[in-house]
Amino acid sequence: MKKPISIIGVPMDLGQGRRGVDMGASAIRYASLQERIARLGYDVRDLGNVNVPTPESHRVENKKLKYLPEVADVSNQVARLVENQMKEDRFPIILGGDHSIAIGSIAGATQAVKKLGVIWFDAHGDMNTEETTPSGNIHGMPLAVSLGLGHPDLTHVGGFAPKVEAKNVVIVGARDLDAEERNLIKQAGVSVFTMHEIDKMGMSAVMEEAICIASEGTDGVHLSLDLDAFDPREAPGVGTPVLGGVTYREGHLAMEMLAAAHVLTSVDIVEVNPILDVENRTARVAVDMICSLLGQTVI
Ligand code: B3U
Ligand code: MN
Ligand code: MN
Repeated sequence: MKKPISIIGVPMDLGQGRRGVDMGASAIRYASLQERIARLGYDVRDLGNVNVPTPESHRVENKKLKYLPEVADVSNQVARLVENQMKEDRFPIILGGDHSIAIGSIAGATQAVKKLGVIWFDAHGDMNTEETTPSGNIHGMPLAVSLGLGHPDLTHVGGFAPKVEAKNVVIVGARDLDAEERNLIKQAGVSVFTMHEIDKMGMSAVMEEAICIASEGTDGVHLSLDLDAFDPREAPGVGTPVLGGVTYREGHLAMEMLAAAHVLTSVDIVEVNPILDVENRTARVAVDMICSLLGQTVI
């Protein structure tokens, strides 16, 4: 049975320094997300956008946690929405915005699914804290936050921490980790498949293991899809592109394997920045990946 789908937009750019990523949700909608999903035979509803303040109307109070109160407030809103949709047995697709929105999506998802695993598709680890961050940008912290590491206003979104256990968390596509972030990943015990492992083992073997890690002993899996996991030649519209990324073909295979595993219960799509993009290519990649994830096949 195909679960009905709810699209939720979070036009957030407070978690990083480049304007334009707040328009990511619009760019993905412009790339016909809803129509493409409907064509696959799903009941799909777009709930519109969560209210997100603009950076120009707020001041940075803490340089190590930029826009902390605003990000925490939006995260609580996102968490409530996601939890409600999932409790109505709907599958939420949350459109960013920068990756800080995953704090709210994961908080909401864990309230609906007792024990959640996470697959973090990203060039980065997003495992920084106030102590380790080189930038003060909260989009470099959401995975740490979900594991209970970081400022309590972020770790306790939804009223409890941690949201997930490291043994059910896996990063895929990493190739740009900060030195201290690397230590934190190792200490926490999060599994990582870097581009090295993808090249060496192949995406198929990597995803087989990643799916096992995220689904073993859990009741659902959240996929957090950062478009900078892809190679910038194929997905140029991201704020922090890193060469040597996942190809379009590898991405499709990964999504198809996730579809076949029937483990996903929620997904977010983040870091699409149409201002930095070429003819909305990155949003179109995002929509193609979502369709594969939802079971679109060639024949
Ligand atoms: N690790 C760096 C850079 C970064 C993280 N996520 C993105 N960029 N997209 C940081 O600022 O935490
Ligand atoms: Mn990220
Ligand atoms: Mn990233």
